[in-house]
Amino acid sequence: MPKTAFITGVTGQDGAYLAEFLLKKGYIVHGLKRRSSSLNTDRIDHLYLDPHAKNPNFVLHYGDLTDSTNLIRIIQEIQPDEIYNLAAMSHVKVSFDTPEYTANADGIGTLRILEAIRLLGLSQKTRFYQASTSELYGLVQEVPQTERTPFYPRSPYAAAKLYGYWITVNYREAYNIFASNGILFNHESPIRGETFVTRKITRAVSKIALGMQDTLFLGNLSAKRDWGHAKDFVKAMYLILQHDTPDDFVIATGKTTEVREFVRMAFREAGAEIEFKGQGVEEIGIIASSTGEFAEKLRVGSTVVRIDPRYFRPTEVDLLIGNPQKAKDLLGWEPKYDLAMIVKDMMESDLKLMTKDKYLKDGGFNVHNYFE
Ligand code: NAP
Ligand code: F7E
Repeated sequence: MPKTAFITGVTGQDGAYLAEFLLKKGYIVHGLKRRSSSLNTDRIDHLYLDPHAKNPNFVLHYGDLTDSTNLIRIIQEIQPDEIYNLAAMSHVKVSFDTPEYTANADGIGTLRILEAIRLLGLSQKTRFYQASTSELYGLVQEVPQTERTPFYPRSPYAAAKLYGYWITVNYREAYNIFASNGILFNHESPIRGETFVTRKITRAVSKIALGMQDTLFLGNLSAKRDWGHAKDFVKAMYLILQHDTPDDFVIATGKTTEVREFVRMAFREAGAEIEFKGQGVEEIGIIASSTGEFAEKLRVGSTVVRIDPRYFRPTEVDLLIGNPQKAKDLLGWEPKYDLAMIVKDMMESDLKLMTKDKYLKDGGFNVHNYFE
């Protein structure tokens, strides 16, 4: 019998990669999708089958993490072997604007699923994965961060995820549910949401290289993140649920890089070297040299990066770097992508995306197989 998985957040970056990964392993995959006024299934369109097809292996259900009745009904219907709770209001800056909703979806939403497992008598059948986050470490108490590092959340998002983390541990201890946390550090890809800093940078640099935009406005360039590739990270989610015992794991690359350096790396992919000058909100990024295909648009001396304080956060997380040793030892997990490969992957994809004709000729995301 094939295993059945239920993925919340299936239309998001990780949901799309995980769905494809599990389908390739022979799973029947059910995904939770929010109703929206326009189509938002770009990332999973290549997996979707006509609902009239016989025995489809990929099925979407309308639903929302804020609606327990709907979660209970879907879980009862599917009787999943594994649930991956990836749905969340996942933008740290936006969580300061929508704190109550963030707590409801990211915090209580986790509880709703765990309660559904318990109430439906699935405690011994269904394994549960919670998308926990390096944001829990916030104002870091130790460098690098491990599973034992104390948490210090610095945003409504992180505070909501803190509840999600602990309620997962509690249901494991109280009801013997196979419930595990993956404490994932930042992970990126060509299908990363457009307002997270890496994708914002690769999209803007592509547009600047093609003469479609002049300036990239950013917030705190000095923040440091441990960036991995989403493809590597969804494999870790799967391995966490295949382990003999439920447990909590840090998933990270063990390297950290400044936002400023990510900008340099992205421009380098387009053939330009960037020099940063000035301090604080006056800091600017100037093209110091350029060669190759885009040199004409990437004019030496032009200012292509500026600071806009609107992107600063009321409380910032300055530095994150994880130690993934436990995942390596117990799960045999190691990332294949380093940051240079990630930047290359994202820049290639965004340059293609911005030259729409070529992109559409290649079929857009619809023919994309992430794991080929
Ligand atoms: P993402 O691209 O923002 O995707 C979030 C998904 O959650 C989308 O499918 C979204 O639906 C859905 N969603 C949001 N609110 C919902 C609600 N109330 N009910 C049902 N679905 C809802 O996020 P991601 O980068 O794939 O991250 C996946 C998970 O890992 C999230 O929980 C995130 O907080 C966590 N995480 C991410 C990272 C990272 O670096 N990517 C690191 C650690 C943890 P729509 O498509 O309709 O918006
Ligand atoms: O910011 C700085 C910003 O929004 C990274 C989510 O997936 O990872 C993500 O959260 C850094 C921050 O990701 C801009 O201040 C500078 O220091 O890409 P981000 P995040 O906040 O780290 C964690 C692990 C999650 O769990 C979350 O769900 O970059 N930064 N200038 C900027 N950030 C953005 N978004 N935009 C800027 O213009």
